[in-house]
Formats: sequence, structure tokens, C-alpha cells
Amino acid sequence: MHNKAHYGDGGGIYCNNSSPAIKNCIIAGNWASSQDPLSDTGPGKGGGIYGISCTSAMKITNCTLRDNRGRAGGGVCNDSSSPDVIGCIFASNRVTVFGGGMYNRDILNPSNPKIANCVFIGNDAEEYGGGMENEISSPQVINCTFYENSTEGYGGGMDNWGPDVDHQSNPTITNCIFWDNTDESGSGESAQIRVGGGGGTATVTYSCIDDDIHNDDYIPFGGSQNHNIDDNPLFVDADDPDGLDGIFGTGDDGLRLGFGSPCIDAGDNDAVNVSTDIVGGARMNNDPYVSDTGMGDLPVIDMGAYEHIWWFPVGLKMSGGEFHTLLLILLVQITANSALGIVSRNHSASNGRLDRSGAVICLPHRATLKT
Ligand SMILES: [Ca+2]
Ligand SMILES: [Ca+2]
Ligand SMILES: [Ca+2]
Ligand SMILES: [Ca+2]
Repeated sequence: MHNKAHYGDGGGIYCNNSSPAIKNCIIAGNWASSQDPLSDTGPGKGGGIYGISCTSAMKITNCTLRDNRGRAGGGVCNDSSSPDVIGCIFASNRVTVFGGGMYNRDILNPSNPKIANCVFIGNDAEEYGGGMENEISSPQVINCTFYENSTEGYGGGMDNWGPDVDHQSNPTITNCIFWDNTDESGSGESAQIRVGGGGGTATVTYSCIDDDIHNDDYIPFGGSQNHNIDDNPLFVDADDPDGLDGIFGTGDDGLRLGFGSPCIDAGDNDAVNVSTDIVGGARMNNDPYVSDTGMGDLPVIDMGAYEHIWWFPVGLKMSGGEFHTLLLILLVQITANSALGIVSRNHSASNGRLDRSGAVICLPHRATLKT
């Protein structure tokens, strides 16, 4: 944390033709600085992590990249690099030019990383690509949630650029949510995902994309033929995205899908090859009360980084003896055909707020509690 590359790349970590496994790390407050922060070239790339000529053998897994700064690629800059980036949080990273959260760039070769189960939130770029900038690069982006990323230029969620027909960005975006990202044009379709310059194609399927009018006949990127939707994803509490514990990637996060979310059971099971979601729960889970509009055998995967579970959490303050007594009461009084789930005994409630040192009991959705 709080490292600085003075007129260089890689404020936190610099990788050159190497394949590290970066796992379970917090990479925060680092800075890759530039002599000219508004230049399109030069140093200042990758405030958190910079990689050049790194292959898919490079893994960035279950990391939080937040509050990093740079000229381009505030969280991560992939320069002719294609790492796997799985289960990571990109939050509040800022750059002066391109790619607030991530910048994928072709200097020697295209950067085509595989990015799955990630959250991009509150990242900002002053020119293009608040959440992500792709420059002659074509990442696979799967089960990611892009929310409230911003830029003063174009492509609040993601910007894709290429100079001509032979040098384009063609990202594949599957099972993702792009919501409330903003750019110079506002918060419509092009502010979520933009393709500019010489073109290219963003192939977007089984995804929820914000546009100017929700739940109407016009749905972005091929609409219902591509199994996309433009309905409000109904996050649990978008005003508190990291939840009461103040930590992203835990079970109280506000960007989980609320009951009745159109993103539940609406993804493509074949798109992702991971077993857990961003909080470590099952990546595929069926909500029996939601019809399965996605693709594949039950259980059908959701859109976004968080898989919905059909219980609701109830925080209870208790000590050891009270816990067992209460558990017995709950077991007896919950109506038939419902099960009691205990997701963690390592949380407690104090003053009505959950923290990380006590207990959370989860009751099944629609169970009737007769206490
Ligand atoms: Ca619409
Ligand atoms: Ca949390
Ligand atoms: Ca599901
Ligand atoms: Ca279902």
C-alpha cells in the first residue's frame, strides 16, 4: 500500500515477461506517476499493477485494487499481457487519461485478459474508459458488475478503441451487469459500453445493460436476441456497495442481487469455469421462485459477480447459550418444507449492525417465523 513509481509504471507491482500468481492481496493507494499526466504515452501506467509481455499464466485472484492512481490503468495496466483476473474488486481507482480500473493495451501484441467474477465500482478516468479501456485489445469479460464508473470523456463503464479495421478492440462480454456508469453523454447505452475510433465489435450476451429507457422494446447490443436485458438489476443496496462491514467481496455487499432481480438465473452456464462467486459462495445456484431465463441445466448462473441465494440474512445478537436456545426455537417454529441455513458463526450483531466478529443466521426466503 501507498507505494509510488516516480515517473514510472507499476506503482504497486511491476511485472516484465513474468507470470506471477497474485492472490488474496489488497493493493491500495499506490501511484504510478507521469511527468505529463495528460500525455497519451509514456510512464504512469498501472497504479496498482503493471504487466508487460505476461501470458495467461499470470493470475490475479481474489484481490482488491482500490484508490490507486496513475496516468492510465489505475488498478491494472496490461501491456501486451493477457492474465487471468478472477474474483477481484476494482474500486475508486483514478487516472488522468485512460482506464480508471483497467487499461488493456497493444504495444507489442494485443492484451486479451480473461476477467471473471470481478466488480468495477467508482473508478474514474478523465478522458476515456472509466471502468476499463481496451486499446486494440479484446478481453473476455464474464460475470462482472460495472457500477458507477465515470469519465469526463467517453465510455463510463468500458471504452473500446482501435485506429482502423485491422487494429480493433473486440471484447466478449457475457453474464455482466453495466449499470449507472456515466460519461460526457450521460448514463445511456454508450456510457455503459462504447466502441469508438476505427470500430470493432463488443459482443454482449446474457447481460444487463443500462440505457435511457428501461424495460422497453429497445435493449442494447442485440437486445433479447442476445439474451440481454435493460431492466433495473435491483441491487440489494446500491448506496452501500461494500455493506455494513465496509469490505468488498463479503456477504453483506450492496451490489448483491435483491429479490425479484431480473439478473437472477438469467446467465449462460457455459460462459464461466469457476466454482464460486465473488464472496466464495456457489457460482451457480437456483432460486426456485425465479424462472430460469438463462441457458443451461439447473442451477442457472446469474448475471454479475454475486450469485443470489434465496435466503435472507437476519442478524441476531447472542452469546453461546442464547445461540443454542434460539436455534432450537427457530428450528421448531419455521414452517414445514423449509430448512434453516447458518452461513457463518463468525459474525456478531452490535447495536443492530453486523460486524465481523459474531454470528449471522440465514433463514430461507419465505420461511415463516412464528416468534
Ligand atoms: Ca431500453
Ligand atoms: Ca461487505
Ligand atoms: Ca442462479
Ligand atoms: Ca430458478
